[in-house]
Amino acid sequence: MLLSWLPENVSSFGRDVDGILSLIFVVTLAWFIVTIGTFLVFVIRYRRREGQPAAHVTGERWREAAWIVLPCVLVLVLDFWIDFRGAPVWAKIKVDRPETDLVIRVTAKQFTWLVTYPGPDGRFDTDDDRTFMDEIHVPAGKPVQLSLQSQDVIHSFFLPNLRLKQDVLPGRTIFAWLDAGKPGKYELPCAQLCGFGHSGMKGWLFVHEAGDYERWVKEQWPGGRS
Ligand SMILES: [Cu+2]
Repeated sequence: MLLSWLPENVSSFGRDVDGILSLIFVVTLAWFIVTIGTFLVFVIRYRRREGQPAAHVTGERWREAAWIVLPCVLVLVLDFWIDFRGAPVWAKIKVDRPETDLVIRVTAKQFTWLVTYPGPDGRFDTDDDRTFMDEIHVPAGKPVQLSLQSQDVIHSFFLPNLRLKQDVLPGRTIFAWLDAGKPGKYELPCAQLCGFGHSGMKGWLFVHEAGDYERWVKEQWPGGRS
């Protein structure tokens, strides 16, 4: 894998995100080598030499224009190519959210993530809601919808292993979703400088096997979940 230094991907759409990242990486790396390579060749080839006077160059309008226009067109073509490949991935993550009966409300505030489950009645702001601090529990292999809100400033909900990052804005509810394929414990930092305690604003995503998740739910709501 080209970007092997990235954290392990456990998200259903993570491969698509990594594919776009790889494409951008290859395109920019190739462009870097071409431009810096040309620059170095020119620096060495046309360096100052003893006894050789500098050439008097008067300029050539069309050749100079071509030097500007052709690289511009090339960069635009590469840009549209990346956009063309990236747009469906964007739509999959940000627009076409899958239907699911598991909706979790995440409220960011300086400097914690408050994670609220609607409880057995499936509705928020009722007596059986439960709120956890800096812990999200989800079952593996099931789409989960996240309703993101902020109580104070702009935060950024970031799950590197899920390839999911979404700014959280005060006064707005923004939806995100994830489908984690592999059970485990994954970091949830805040990725937007949000104040003095920003660097300590970190939660965890616990992805459970289906049976373990049911057990966790029973522990939190002993009365059962309809
Ligand atoms: Cu924050």
